[in-house]
Amino acid sequence: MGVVIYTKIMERTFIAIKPDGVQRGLVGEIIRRFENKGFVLLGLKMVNVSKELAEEHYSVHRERPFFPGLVKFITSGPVVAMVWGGEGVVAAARKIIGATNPLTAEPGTIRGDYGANIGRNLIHGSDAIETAQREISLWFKEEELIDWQPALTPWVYE
Ligand code: DAT
Ligand code: MG
Repeated sequence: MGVVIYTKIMERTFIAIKPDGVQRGLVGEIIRRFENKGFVLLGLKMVNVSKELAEEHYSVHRERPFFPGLVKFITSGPVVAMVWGGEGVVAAARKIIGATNPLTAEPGTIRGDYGANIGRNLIHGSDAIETAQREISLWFKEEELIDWQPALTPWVYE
C-alpha cells in the first residue's frame, strides 16, 4: 500500500479553539488531547475571525437569542482553527470536547475540565460529517491542508 492521503480518504473534522481558550493559555493542552488520542493534525492556523466568517460559521443559529453575543465573542480575539483526521474523528472529537454547557459536560472532557459557562465553552467541533466538510471548506483552502502520514500509524491503526 502506498502513502495514505489523509486529507482525501480519512474522515476529517473542523476544530477551533475559541478566543477564551487562546487567552487562557489552553492551546497546548487542547491540542495534546487530540494528538494523544491518535488523531492526525492536517491543518492549523491562527485567525482573527471576521464578522462575516463568524456569521456564516454559526448561520444555523442566526435566529437564536444568543447569536449576536456568540458572534461578538468569536470575533473578540484570535482563534486557533484546525483540521483533524482519523477513523470516526467527527463523533469522537465531540466526545473529547464534551457537552455544549461546561456545567453539565462530563469531567474528563475539555469543556468539563476547563469551562464554567455556556458562553465561554472554549472549543468548537463539527457535529456531523457533512457539517465538517462545510466548515473545513469555509475556514481552509485545500492547499492549506497537509497530506502526511505519521510514522506511528501502524501502532495506532490495525
Ligand atoms: P456546540 O458548540 O456544542 O455545537 P451549538 O452548536 O448548539 O453547540 O451552539 C453553538 C455555540 O453557541 C455554543 O458552543 C455556545 C453557544 N450557545 C449555544 N447555546 C447557548 C445558550 N443557550 N446561551 C448562550 N450561548 C449558547
Ligand atoms: Mg454546533
